[in-house]
Amino acid sequence: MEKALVGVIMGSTSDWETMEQAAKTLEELGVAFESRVVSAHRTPDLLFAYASEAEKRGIEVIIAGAGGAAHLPGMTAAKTVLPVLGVPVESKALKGLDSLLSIAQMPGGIPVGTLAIGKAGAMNAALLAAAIVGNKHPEIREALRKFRAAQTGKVLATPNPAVAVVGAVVRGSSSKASKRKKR
Ligand code: RP5
Repeated sequence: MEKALVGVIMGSTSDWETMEQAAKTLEELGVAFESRVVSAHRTPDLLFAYASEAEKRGIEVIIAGAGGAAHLPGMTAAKTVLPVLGVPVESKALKGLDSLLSIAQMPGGIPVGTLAIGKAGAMNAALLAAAIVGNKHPEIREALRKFRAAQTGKVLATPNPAVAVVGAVVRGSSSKASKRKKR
């Protein structure tokens, strides 16, 4: 098995629905990664061990997702000099604002690169991780270039939003509009 370059960790299995987006994106780019549940609060010793051993195991970037009192990214960053990218998972109580602030508001000296709340943040964490490891691994830099080109191509291929939206929605809204016109 290929050695993981990116470590994807999260505070709970309940974070997987969000963090899966990071895993899928890394897979698509052909970046070797591992995923683990490592909780800052429920398994603090495991967190210390993971963060302090990651570099010598060959991990180059850590993506850490957590929700609520989201201490995992910050505490991971405190125990390694590897780049740590934090993904604020959307919490039920505060819609992820708590997660975002817990991850972003680090004291000077221990940085965490904080992404957007939720799945977009998880996907972007993977893309950013690929950009970082791409400095050293040219095949990953090229995969990222292709990903961007394909994404641009998809947008340019459907310039008319009415054609891009699935039938029912378009028909529903246009029939309402025509009713309004008749009145
Ligand atoms: C955090 O608490 C986790 O990252 C998760 O987002 C949140 C809730 O965890 P569970 O109670 O669902 O395990 O530590």
